[in-house]
Amino acid sequence: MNFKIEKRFTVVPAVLLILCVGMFFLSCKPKTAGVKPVNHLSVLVYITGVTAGSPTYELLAAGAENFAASHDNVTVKVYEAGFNQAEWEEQLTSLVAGGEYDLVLGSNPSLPEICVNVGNKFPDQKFIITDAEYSGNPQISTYLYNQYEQSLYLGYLAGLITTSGMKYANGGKRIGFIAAQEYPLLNHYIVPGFLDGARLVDPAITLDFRVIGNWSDANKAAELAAGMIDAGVCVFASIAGGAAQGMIRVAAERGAYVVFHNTNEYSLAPGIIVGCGQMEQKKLVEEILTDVLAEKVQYGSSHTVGVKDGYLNFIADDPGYTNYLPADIQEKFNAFMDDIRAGRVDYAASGGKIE
Ligand code: RBF
Repeated sequence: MNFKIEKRFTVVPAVLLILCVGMFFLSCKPKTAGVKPVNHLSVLVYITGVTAGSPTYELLAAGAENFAASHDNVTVKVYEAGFNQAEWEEQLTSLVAGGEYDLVLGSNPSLPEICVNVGNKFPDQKFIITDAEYSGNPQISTYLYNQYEQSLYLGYLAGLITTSGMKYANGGKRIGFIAAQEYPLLNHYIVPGFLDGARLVDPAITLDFRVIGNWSDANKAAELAAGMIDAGVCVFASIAGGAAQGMIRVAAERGAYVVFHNTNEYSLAPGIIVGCGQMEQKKLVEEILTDVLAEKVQYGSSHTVGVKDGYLNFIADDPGYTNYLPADIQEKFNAFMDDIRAGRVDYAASGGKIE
């Protein structure tokens, strides 16, 4: 009995003490307002252009937003920087100046250099950039897609088509590539991969390569595509963001084929877009953010991902592919994809290896 009374007398002051300490800390809250709750992650998705129409950006934003939707402790802000590349560094600087974001997430080969400059001003800011390569900076981690590989298999398909008896194949063995702008990853890997792939089918195939000059002018892309068809092109590829729509329109009007990088676009022009690659950017982004939350990211490092580890692929189970390509082409192409996945295609000899 006595024992019980004594215990009650010791418990009450202890509870009062805890309440007082709690109130003291609560009263301090305004002073600690800048401190983030433990295990909270605030991400700025920095879109170097405009999201709509650019597969790599759409997948980046979707991956981050999906992740935030399934994690209460993660917030994501998507910011579209627009097409004026000269403004990107200044925009990013002012966005991170307040220290609001734990992480800047972007996807563009030109972003690491910009992040180095911005990071110099804000040494606590972290950056993770996909579709880019940079190592040795303790604030930056990058993930490069081996786009030579994707271009190689799309080029192989273009080669099979241009040498085939398909309706719009003209016997000229000429394939086309329309780029929005030139940059090292494009010039050294994406375009050479496309031609190398086609030449694995027939070494006599030639490439018509033309540049729009921006990522938005679909009319200019249409004009270029029309000129290329006049010059004998019957299969196109492009890296042109939203401007690619102009090329697809002309291919449909004039009768030519398109193979498409990075996303499933078959339904845009059935029978015209007959092959689509897949970049698993959404999956990669969700994996990256999982690692960030677990504090497993090694800043300063760069990674390369590709077909063998499942980050680049080809969509072969869509009616846009199965219904429109002759069975013998599908058979040859599927066998080639199996060879690529199994590492049986040795393309390093053609100079396309990303070191
Ligand atoms: N790709 C797009 O799809 N849309 C764009 O607006 C876009 N802008 C780019 C700007 C620069 C300066 C560079 C270097 C690349 C850009 N890319 C864009 C290409 C993109 O990051 C990627 O390389 C390709 O999508 C192929 O993976």
